[in-house]
Amino acid sequence: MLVDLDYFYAQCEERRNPSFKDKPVVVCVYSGRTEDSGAVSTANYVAREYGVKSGMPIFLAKRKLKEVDAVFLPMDRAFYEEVSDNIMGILRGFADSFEQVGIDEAYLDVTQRANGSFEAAYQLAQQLREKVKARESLTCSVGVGPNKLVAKIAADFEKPDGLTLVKPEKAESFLAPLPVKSLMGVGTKIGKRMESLGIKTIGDLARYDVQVLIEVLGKSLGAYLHNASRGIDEVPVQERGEAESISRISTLKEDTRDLEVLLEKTAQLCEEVHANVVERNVSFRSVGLIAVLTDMSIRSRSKTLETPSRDLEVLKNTINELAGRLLEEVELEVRRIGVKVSRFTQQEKQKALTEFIENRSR
Ligand code: DCP
Ligand code: CA
Ligand code: CA
Repeated sequence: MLVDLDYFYAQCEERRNPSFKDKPVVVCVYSGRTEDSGAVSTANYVAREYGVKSGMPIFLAKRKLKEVDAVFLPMDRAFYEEVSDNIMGILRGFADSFEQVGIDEAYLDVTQRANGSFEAAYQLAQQLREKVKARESLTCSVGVGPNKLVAKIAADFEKPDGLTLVKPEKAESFLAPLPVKSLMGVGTKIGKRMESLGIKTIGDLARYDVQVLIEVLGKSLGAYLHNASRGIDEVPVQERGEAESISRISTLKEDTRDLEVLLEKTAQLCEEVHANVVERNVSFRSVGLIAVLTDMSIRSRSKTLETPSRDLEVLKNTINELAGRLLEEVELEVRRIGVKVSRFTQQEKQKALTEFIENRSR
């Protein structure tokens, strides 16, 4: 199944301030240039009725909501991440394997615990929705299907607060009437190209000659879309973010064994690594110190934290400890020094807004 939280940032704001509930709520990314410059991040469904959408300029949203008592708020990403982390924790408990995608979305493979039964999976989805509602007072939309592709489209089918089950034998007929743009990988450009071939719906695509499709779109995309249009998708639900690291290394002004000099450098490197950790929204369980000595040999020391962290102080303290140990254990001077964090326990979440808008396939 695919679980997607409804009008996520705006719903977080409604939860924090229940008096917003019946008003249009617009969450904005202010660029700071002029008072209203910037873009709409998202809006609740009341605001959407007035035509307000993600990515729209703020001044345009204000114009559309001129006559009503609407709420415009700046984005508070840290708060939404906290809510997201709590909810993802709940969702994880419902899955055999779990894959978070973005801040408000996750795939859950429930094949085993549902014993392969779509009815049982549907019941699980219902329980999951109730639990998220009871614990975190938020609604979500869930799609249950034979694979990720179908589950994702099913989740979008009835929004907000929806639950849609598409059994394998119904996948193709479920997809057929939907616009090709509902498929991942079909953006404006490819959408236009398909339209020129007379392909408007997924059903049109399914009927289209696969050889011609491959000629026009290339082998991999053509074949992928041909399969997708028939609801075929074999990509497994997979945890992400493990087996990765973030590191910074730097050459010292001169070779040294002076702990204070080393720590001054590592403090700076820690800050850079930490900024990257925050940006990528991961927590690390392992902290490493790397030193290149005067003879160009490389030494490293690492430590596993008891609990995952994303805290700058924890990072600095651990590095200080490792640096002290390293100096005791080697005799040569240090030429280059580096800081590394790894064993991430959270997924890479949504990218920065701008990047997100550009890459958004839907
Ligand atoms: N987001 C953003 N800019 C965009 C699109 C989305 O900042 N152009 C942010 C705000 C959203 C969150 O990402 O709350 C999740 O995006 P969704 O596409 O899932 O949209 P919503 O959750 O807001 O609405 P929906 O109810 O349609 O899922
Ligand atoms: Ca959402
Ligand atoms: Ca989403």
